[in-house]
Amino acid sequence: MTQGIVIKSTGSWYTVKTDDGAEIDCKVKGRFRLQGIRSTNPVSVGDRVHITVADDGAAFITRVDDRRNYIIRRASNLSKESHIIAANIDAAVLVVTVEHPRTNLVFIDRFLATAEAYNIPVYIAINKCDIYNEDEMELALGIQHLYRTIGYETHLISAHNGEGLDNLSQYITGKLTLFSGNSGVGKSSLINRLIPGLDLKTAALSAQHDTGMHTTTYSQMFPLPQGGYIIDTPGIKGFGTIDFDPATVAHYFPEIFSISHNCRFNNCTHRNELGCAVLQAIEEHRISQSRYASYLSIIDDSTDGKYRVG
Ligand SMILES: Nc1nc2c(ncn2[C@@H]2O[C@H](COP(=O)(O)OP(=O)(O)OP(=O)(O)O)[C@@H](O)[C@H]2O)c(=O)[nH]1
Ligand SMILES: [Mg+2]
Ligand SMILES: [Zn+2]
Repeated sequence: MTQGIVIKSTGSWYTVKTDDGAEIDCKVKGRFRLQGIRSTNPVSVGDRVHITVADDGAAFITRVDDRRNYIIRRASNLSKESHIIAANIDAAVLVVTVEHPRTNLVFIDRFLATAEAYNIPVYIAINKCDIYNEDEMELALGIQHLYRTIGYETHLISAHNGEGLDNLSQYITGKLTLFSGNSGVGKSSLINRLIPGLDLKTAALSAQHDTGMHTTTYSQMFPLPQGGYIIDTPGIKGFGTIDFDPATVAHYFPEIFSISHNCRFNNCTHRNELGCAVLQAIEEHRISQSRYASYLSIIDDSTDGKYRVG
């Protein structure tokens, strides 16, 4: 029996880098459940696994070790199944764009809340700042201000002209970092800059819809020249949340959570209760409307089971 780490996932095949350095393409035997999670992909990049190789050379993943953490989202519309984006990571870079394509704030907040559930640090990279007009740049700076105020590392960057890449490169040194975001925001372009010679496939946006073309179709881990690893992933459209208990969603919005200690009732859901400190903070612009709307959208997801495009 051999052990290793999953470095590539196509959905049906997984490449495992074994502890002695070999790379073996494996399948998963049967359809097994892990830790009670119903998932469309029982194994994800970053997983530590056990494999067995049959006499005919066919290799199978037979066991997945407990995960230290993972980023998970709802697999699709109305689905009760989840999709694990990556496991056992040290950090995530959420690549967003103000325009071309436009990243939705609800999408950002749902990703952040999901990462908060495991205390995974998120670096928000606002990419393509080389092409923004004055209004778009103002919006980008507004988003940077909002998330910095909450405590997230947030930076304006450009995969094209290199702005901000030194800072990003330092941040990911020595870590296993997931790169995630909508299709077309420039994840693969960034990784190409951070790992010279890699030459991942990238593609222009759809001229008609100004959205990405889903160019990257599988998740893969790459070593960084200065130490550490990056995981490139396929762009995702919506981020349906899953497995949130409505009563604890506020725990994953740091600025809402810290103010909630002043609510009159300690089971306050911050929707319409008397003496709610969160609602008052929103009125006084100490908590942003957009963050609060995202908070509510996760509660709705958890209670009615619907998937939102956010
Ligand atoms: N102007 C500008 N264009 C960029 C920048 N980064 C990426 N692009 C362009 O945006 C398009 C999409 O880039 P990709 O790297 O393929 O995007 P992706 O996030 O990997 O997309 P998926 O693989 O579909 O998820 C390409 O035409 C890139 O050249 C940037 O900083 N500035
Ligand atoms: Mg890509
Ligand atoms: Zn409250």
